[in-house]
Amino acid sequence: MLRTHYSSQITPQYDGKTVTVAGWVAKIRDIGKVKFLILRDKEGEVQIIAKKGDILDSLVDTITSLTRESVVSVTGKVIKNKDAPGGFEIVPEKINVLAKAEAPLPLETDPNIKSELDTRINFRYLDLRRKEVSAIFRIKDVVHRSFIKYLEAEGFILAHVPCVVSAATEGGTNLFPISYFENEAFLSQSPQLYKQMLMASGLDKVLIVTPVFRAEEHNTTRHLNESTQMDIEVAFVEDEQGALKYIEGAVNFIYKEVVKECKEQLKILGRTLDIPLVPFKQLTYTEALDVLKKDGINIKWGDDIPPEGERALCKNFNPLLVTKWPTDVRAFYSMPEPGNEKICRAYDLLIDGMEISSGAQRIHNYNILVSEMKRRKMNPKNFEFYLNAFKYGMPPHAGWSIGLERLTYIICGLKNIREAMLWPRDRTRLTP
Ligand code: AMO
Repeated sequence: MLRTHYSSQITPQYDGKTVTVAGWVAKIRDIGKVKFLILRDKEGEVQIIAKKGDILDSLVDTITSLTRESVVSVTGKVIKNKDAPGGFEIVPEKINVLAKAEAPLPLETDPNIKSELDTRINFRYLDLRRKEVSAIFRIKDVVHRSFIKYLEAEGFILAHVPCVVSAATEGGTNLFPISYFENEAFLSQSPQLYKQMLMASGLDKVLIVTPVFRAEEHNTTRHLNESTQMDIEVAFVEDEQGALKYIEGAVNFIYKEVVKECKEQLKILGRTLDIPLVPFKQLTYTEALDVLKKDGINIKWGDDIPPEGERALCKNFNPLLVTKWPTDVRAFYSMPEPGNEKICRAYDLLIDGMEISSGAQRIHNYNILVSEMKRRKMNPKNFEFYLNAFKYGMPPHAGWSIGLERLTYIICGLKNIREAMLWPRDRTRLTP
């Protein structure tokens, strides 16, 4: 057997027992007659002690010949030692070198040595051997799982929809075209049209987690060209509040789960999380502009709120839901406010100065939807498959989407969203 125990499963009470641990050579310390091999596995580190004379010379030689980050499996006896990390060490009886690592390493795995993000991504598998990096992806995993867990408990069904599509949803300029047999197709920017069509199916509440692709040219610390969206759509809502209650619940639950499940990872990242309490503060777009004005940030009514505005708003209220946006800055499917069509029932969720999610109640009337598309110079013919769903019984509905990497970036307190993606895609990066 290559492994009987992970490092975290062994305690000083194992004194005298034989175990087999396996992992990477994190460090070799040589102090004359004694050699220490620090072995790292998924759970932490364990110290192997090799004293000349106490163990076979061949084992000492094997340890001496090991390069850092080589993969080994070590069988030996656990010895209680209060001076060793974890209160024990292992005296080896057998060392199996499973894969020798080349030296020098292209990326330092020592946590005290900082490397450029670009080099880190080039050698992500080495980068992930550092606990402050793997902590991010363990937290991301809990964010993703708890999103699903919360919504499933609320009666949502997990749905899967295509990523190869024929039409734009969030505006036509940032689509990646692909060749699809004899036709042109695109990589999906959002599962929007499909989740809306599902509202005409009787499923009522769906959730989707999917990669999305946006050919945005700007190179920022908050945008990726491929990211993961966590979406919901819910039918039979009276207004946008029918979907907002789920965003409050989901975000509150995700934070609670991360605090509960990722204590160690949060500690490694030096993060203390404040769990956002329900209900979240809501301001209309117009009220938000007034708050910003008092802070000396003037935004013309009808313009989008820039990142500096989002940061300033969160200094006043965190988290914050900004509702009732000007119709013209939101997507075509957003429901205009009856009687005041300059405003629509769209919203954004801001946390720690960043847009985490956006959504809206949707137009569910076929004729209004077609005329809204025409007003925006969109060709309804390109959306026939979608529009048809509004002809045969489409209930009122609303939904939203949380950017998984955005939320991970905020929860982990990262400097760049690329750190929340294993292999990010940006303007200049297509490999690895
Ligand atoms: P929107 O375009 O606002 O809305 O996207 C929803 C959320 O996805 C995240 N996000 C991104 N994350 C990283 N890089 C990007 N380039 C990027 N673009 C978006 C953000 C954002 O809040 N169909 C609508 C949602 C809906 O109405 O249900 C949509 O896609 O966190």
